[in-house]
This record gives sequence, C-alpha cells and structure tokens, in this order.
Amino acid sequence: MRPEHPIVLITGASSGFGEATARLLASRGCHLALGARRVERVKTLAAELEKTYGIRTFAGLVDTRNTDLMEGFVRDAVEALGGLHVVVANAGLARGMDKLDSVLEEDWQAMMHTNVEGVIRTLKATLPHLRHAGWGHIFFIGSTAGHQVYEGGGAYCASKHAVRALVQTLRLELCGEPIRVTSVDPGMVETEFSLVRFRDENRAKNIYQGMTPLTGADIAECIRWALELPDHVDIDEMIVKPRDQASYTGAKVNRKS
Ligand code: NDP
Ligand code: 8X3
Repeated sequence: MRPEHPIVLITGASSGFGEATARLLASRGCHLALGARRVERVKTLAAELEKTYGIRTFAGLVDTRNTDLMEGFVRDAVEALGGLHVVVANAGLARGMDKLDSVLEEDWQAMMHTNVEGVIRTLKATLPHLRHAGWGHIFFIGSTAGHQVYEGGGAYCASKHAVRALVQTLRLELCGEPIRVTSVDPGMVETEFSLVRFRDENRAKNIYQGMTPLTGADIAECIRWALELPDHVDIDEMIVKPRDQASYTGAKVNRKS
C-alpha cells in the first residue's frame, strides 16, 4: 500500500542531484533520510527542509564505501523515521580523464568502490526495510556513460555500465514484489561533478561552455515523476540529456562560440 508521505533515503544528498531531489521531494511531503560524507551540509539541508515543509528528517554521515557506516546510517534513519519506502542510490563520482594505460590506481579505485560497490552496499542495507514496508521504489543514478564509452572515461564508463547491469538484474529479481526499480541515466548536468572529476574550477566550467546543461533540479523532476506514477507503472530506464547534447558522449554538443 502506497503511503501518503513516503520515507525517502538519499545517498549523496550534500550537493547536485541528491540535494535537488531532497528539496523537490520535501516539497511533495516526503520524509527524508539524507546522507553524505560532508555531514554538516546534509544536517543544514535537513533542518531547512524540516522547517520549510514540516516534514520529518534524519541526516547522518555515510560513506557508501564502508559497510559499517552504510548499515549504521540506514539503521539509524529507519529508527528515527519509523521505516523506509524509497531509496535514491545517488552517491557517485568520476575522477580524472586519463586513458587506461595511465589511469591512477586511486582514481579507478575511488570510482569502482563508490559507483559499483557503494550501490550494492546501499541496496543490501535498504532492501529489507522496503520489503518490510510492503511498498517501495529504488532509484539508481546511472549515466549516458553506462550506454556508451569515451576516451579517458574507461573506469567511469565501466562503473556506470556495471550500475546498468545491477539495475537490470534487480528488476528481474524483484519481479512479483511491490517494489519498483528505476535507473535515471543523465548526460551533461552542471553540479559539483566536473569539479570533483578535474579538481580544477576552470576545467570544470569549460565542460559546459557555450551550451545549456541540465541542472540537478531537472534530474530531481525525473525522479519525482517516476515516483508519483501509479503503482503498476515502472519506468525502468530514463536517458535524459540537454537539448544541446545529441550524442551519449560529448562528441556532438551544440556550443555557441
Ligand atoms: P556531485 O558531485 O554534485 O554530488 C555527488 C554526491 O555524491 C555528493 O553529495 C557527495 O557527497 C556524494 N558522494 C560521493 N562519494 C560518496 C561516498 N563515498 N559516500 C557517500 N556519498 C558520496 O555530483 P552529481 O550530483 O552530478 O552526481 C550524482 C550522481 O550522478 C553520481 O552517481 C554521478 O556519477 C551521476 N551522474 C552525474 C552526471 C553529471 O553530469 N553531473 C551525469 C550522469 C550521472 P560527499 O562528498 O559529501 O560525500
Ligand atoms: C556523467 C556524464 O559524459 O561526463 O555521468 O560521463 S559524462
């Protein structure tokens, strides 16, 4: 049975899609569990949304690369909010644009540990609570990089292809249970993503130079739409790109000179 005010857990809620999704779902009356490593940011956001919308919130430290932190965050969130219905497995990152022969060990490990293992960890820690609630929806944030590869994106693309395989597997495994599974696979969205990737503000800005990228709020709207559809409708996969981006990679982007 769909609850009137679903309880939603979001990993990586300290910026970008995670923060935008928290803001939008709070405005729709959802209660929120917000996690990230920059815990002060999620605590401030939770306090603001609680005050503005009168929802219940829980904010805590989570590093999705660490099983104890992941399980502790979910346990504390469920205890504080009284259950769990929706999960947005959003925490993720890219590091660098080095070709495979020179990709740094710390970079590919960060992407694999966060984007692949972190998502499995998030799923394993939360799924029992959705089953217990008897109604649920799990959102994964994939990428166009999970559909097509590009030079310098080897490890990131491999990690997002892996997310796609995980989502498709889960969809098969949950068939018959009242839990929906959706992958939102964006193209170019201006968040802190490129800053984290390049650790260089100018290089990050250049990625979106002369074109209109998506925003975190656009991705949040995709999640809200899929969530609010009737229970028998499951949006399996959404590929969302800016109008200026025609290809899955940056190969065909309309830029004003
Ligand atoms: P941001 O860098 O703005 O946000 C990433 C979020 O993930 C932050 O809140 C960060 O929080 C969190 N995070 C990173 N590592 C961890 C970790 N180990 N444990 C917990 N939280 C973590 O980028 P986006 O919002 O753009 O990215 C969100 C997702 O969207 C990622 O999975 C990314 O791969 C994907 N994506 C992004 C696209 C884009 O163009 N922006 C396009 C397609 C997909 P903190 O650092 O505080 O822990
Ligand atoms: C982010 C999109 O093109 O930078 O997932 O890989 S891209």
